[in-house]
Amino acid sequence: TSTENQADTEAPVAQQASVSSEPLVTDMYTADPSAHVFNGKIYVYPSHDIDAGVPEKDDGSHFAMEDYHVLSMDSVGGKVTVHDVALHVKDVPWASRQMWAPDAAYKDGTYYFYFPAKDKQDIFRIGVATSTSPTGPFKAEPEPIAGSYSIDPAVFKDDSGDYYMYFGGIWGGQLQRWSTGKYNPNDEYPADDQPALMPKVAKLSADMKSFEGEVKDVQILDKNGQPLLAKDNDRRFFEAAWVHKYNGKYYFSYSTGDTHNIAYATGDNPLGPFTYQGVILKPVLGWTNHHSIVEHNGKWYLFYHDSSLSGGKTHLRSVKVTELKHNPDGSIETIDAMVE
Ligand code: FUB
Repeated sequence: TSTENQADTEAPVAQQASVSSEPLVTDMYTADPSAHVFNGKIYVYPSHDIDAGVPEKDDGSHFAMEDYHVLSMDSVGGKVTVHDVALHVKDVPWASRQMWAPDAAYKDGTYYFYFPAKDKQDIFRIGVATSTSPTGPFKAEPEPIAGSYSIDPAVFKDDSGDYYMYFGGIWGGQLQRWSTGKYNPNDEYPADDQPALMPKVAKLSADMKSFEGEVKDVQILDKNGQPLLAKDNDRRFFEAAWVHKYNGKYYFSYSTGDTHNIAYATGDNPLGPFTYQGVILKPVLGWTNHHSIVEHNGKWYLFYHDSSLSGGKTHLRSVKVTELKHNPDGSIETIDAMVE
């Protein structure tokens, strides 16, 4: 009957709206969610946003986070547990401030927590800390990962058992200071008609605490095989790298920063190159857009954040989740979280 048809078409929409509209946590601010499934449960590794009273600046100093808390849930839509402090900046010997977007990985009985922070010279580096529990507390290594720089580490485990770290972010994330491979205190961006700055990838060593081999550029190409250009603000990489694998293809997704999209590119190799495909998530409330993609119980989910709980304060964000759909041709359905 027509009523049944109506129920069939409306039910999934209603479900999606109720999942995506609510922050997962309302008694603290959380952002930059990196979601993983460990032992059948979902663990989310977010930033912990605070209002440190630092004025808003282009270099992102108002994102003055000091610690991390892990979130866990049995399934999407289930009860969310906020765990005790997983790692605090005061317990990281090399770090000074700004504990930005983290990630985590599991190998052989140990959970590895990866996080960017400014060192004592105010240079962003990436650190690693370990625990026997997915929720921490994590013990930080005394030094950042050798050869690491910039922000937003994302660790992907391939079916082969190899782990790769993707990282980098321009502007406040300082990637533009590393074009020679050495730190340059001045910002240097490519000219508009030159290839955009590329995110970085390094294979992790067996110990999960160092890079095996050199750090490489992640090439993001247009449909003609040409690198995206610096002036292509709608499509070029800014920050927030993430990789997932679907039907044998590697999906590299990221934020376009000043144009506020989560975009994606696909390829046949975890090291790239990746070909630009489109937008996964349109701009959300607040300047930043940052996400992760994970499969759980046969469904794919997009974890993301927005600033709705704080009434639009860009550095006070909340983690949310919604379902993500791959189309039969492998493309991803664009999500507009502002429309609920
Ligand atoms: O949370 C601080 C920074 O904002 C992250 O590292 C970026 O990806 C952006 O979300």
